[in-house]
Amino acid sequence: MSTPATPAASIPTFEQHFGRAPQVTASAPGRVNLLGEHTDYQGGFVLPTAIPQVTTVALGANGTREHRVFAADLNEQSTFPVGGNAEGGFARYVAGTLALGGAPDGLDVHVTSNVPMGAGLSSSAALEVAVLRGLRDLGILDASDERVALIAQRVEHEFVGVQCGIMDQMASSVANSTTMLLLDTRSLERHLLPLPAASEVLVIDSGVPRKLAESGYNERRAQVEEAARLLGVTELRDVQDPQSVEALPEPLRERARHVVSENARVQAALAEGGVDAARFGVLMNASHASLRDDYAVSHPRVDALVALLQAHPDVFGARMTGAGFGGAVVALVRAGQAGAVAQAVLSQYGPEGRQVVP
Ligand code: NG1
Ligand code: MG
Repeated sequence: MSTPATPAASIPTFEQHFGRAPQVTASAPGRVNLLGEHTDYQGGFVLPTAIPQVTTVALGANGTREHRVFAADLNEQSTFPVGGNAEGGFARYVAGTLALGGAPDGLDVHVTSNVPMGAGLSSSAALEVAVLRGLRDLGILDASDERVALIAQRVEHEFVGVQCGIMDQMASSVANSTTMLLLDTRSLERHLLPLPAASEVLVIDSGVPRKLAESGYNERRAQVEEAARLLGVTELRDVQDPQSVEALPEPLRERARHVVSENARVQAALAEGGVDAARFGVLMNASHASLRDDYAVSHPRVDALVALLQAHPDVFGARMTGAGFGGAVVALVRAGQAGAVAQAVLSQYGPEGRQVVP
């Protein structure tokens, strides 16, 4: 089972690094998306759940016009002016969050996280939401959980340069790990639903770094916006006849086909009342094939890991999760079998794989 790579004692605390106690601490979880991938920027329905791993921040005013952000796990500090951006890397997320969260004066920020980075598990949303919760606890920000998510999304758009949807930030802000969040990414209407009966969620990191994730993401987004324009709809969620996408030129046809079929898969998963694990698993498998073949955002190693999972008798279904181009895979497995499934699959996959959840 997963144990922290570094004992907590070796990571400097806020007190040790900044020489005084913080004013507040706050946390937010990462998320894994079960179904509804690459639809949250086309008004689609998504089904993420929070993972147990969290990002924790400690904050305290420093009496200057600069923010100082200390990434304790990396032992790295970044300093930047109040309201400004930071020089690349992880500090941009904090800089953007402090700026859009309205921090008026310099803050010292201490960050620790056990959300795997760059695995499609929303380490960035967890960081943004944790900092916004900290600003809320300091009395600097007065915002609902929904507005916290919307501010966090603006950080990605305006400070990081990823034109992402709202799934990750909403999941980090309102989901929990014992239910799945059904989110309408257009209206933000949401319901916490029970996970499929007699099953559990297994997440394995493929160990493939998500190299093309940012550029590939913005390119896909532009392609499906163009597809929606050609089809005369505001967003692909509004496509009434799935056959209409077949008239589009390639690759817009394949990209739109994924978004439209993926949205239908979420609705199929929830049809007929209760959420059945076997039916949910079949839809997860179909989602993976669609992301691999039509959306072209998978990776050969991720495909290999998904195939090993899908072949295991205690697995209902498995797919890549998050933006893709590497990163984690999610499987729905028979209750109580996640550890055994992970062990069997990882021994065939190779040493770079790692069980992340449970
Ligand atoms: P990940 O893979 O967690 O970065 C990205 C987007 C989401 C969503 C998924 C694909 C960011 C911050 N988030 O998630 O909004 O579009 O891809 O479903 O880029
Ligand atoms: Mg991210």
